[in-house]
Amino acid sequence: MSHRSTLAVIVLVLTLGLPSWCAGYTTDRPDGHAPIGVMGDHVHHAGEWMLSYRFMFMRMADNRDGTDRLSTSDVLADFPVAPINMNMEMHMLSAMYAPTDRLTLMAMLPVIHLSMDHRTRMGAKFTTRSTGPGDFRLTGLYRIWSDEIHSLHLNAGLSMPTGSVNERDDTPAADDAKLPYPMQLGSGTWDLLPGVTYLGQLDRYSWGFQPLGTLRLATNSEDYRLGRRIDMSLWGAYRFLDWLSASIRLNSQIWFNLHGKDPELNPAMVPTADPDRRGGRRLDLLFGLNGSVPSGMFKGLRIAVEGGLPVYQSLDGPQLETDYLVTAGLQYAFSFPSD
Ligand SMILES: [Cu+2]
Repeated sequence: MSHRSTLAVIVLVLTLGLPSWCAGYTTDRPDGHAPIGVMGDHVHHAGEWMLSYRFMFMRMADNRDGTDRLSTSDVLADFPVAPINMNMEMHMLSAMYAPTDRLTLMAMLPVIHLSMDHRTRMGAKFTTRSTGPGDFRLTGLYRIWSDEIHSLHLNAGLSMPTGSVNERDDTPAADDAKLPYPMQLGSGTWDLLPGVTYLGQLDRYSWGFQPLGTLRLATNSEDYRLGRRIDMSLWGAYRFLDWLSASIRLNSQIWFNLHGKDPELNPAMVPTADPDRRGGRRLDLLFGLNGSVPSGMFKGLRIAVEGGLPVYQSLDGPQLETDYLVTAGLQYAFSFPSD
């Protein structure tokens, strides 16, 4: 058989096989992607690219120890400086590419802006800020199983220490002082991000479950290592229009205290500088909307938003508690025409 007829047979077999393949689990519907706050939730078809931009905002205010709220004067009874609130803004750029139907590669770069307000025992108020790139992440998403309704893939991520762990700003105590742990932009270490994602869908409903871990591989240049993290998301979505779906999600997070300590930080000064007051656990309830352009020139374009608040949080405090968080994003999937 010539090359040409071999090729014709392969094309014929693939074409006949295609309808059953296409009837399987599909990302080609608004809830074919998880709520926008979930990362690495879907895989792509071979040759497909996706670019995305997310904006995330998290507001933290007031201190908590365990599940009890503390007043600022409670904190100031034990520390000369108390954090009052913190805003985290993050611009997350990401690109996905699928070399095969089983494997999708994903790269993510966050750009972070943090600001924290404080009060001192003397009654003064001051704000510290840090801005810059966070840790660059590369993740391989490997589909191990899918059928008409279900899909399962592994998440194998690596986080690189591109975010600064030497952010400084002026405080009443010193000019250009080293900022405490939560004001740093990265972990300072290479981290492994293992996980698994299960997805299911019926005509109008879909759901998913994704546990993810963060394991730090070493001690960073400032003599500490951030604690491990365990994140778990469980969500359901209802597609009420061809191009629009609504979602509800529970996200549980557990994060541990630091190992080691930055010698430039004094844990007796402010609770954010104490490596043993960093751990905690939280359960967030989030609501979202996913929209996707079903056809025409902008097919492949998606817009989504998700927001929510903790329904439970217990912190090794005093530590600032989370009030609410919002994520909005744009995603665009495309493939280059093959020749
Ligand atoms: Cu994608």
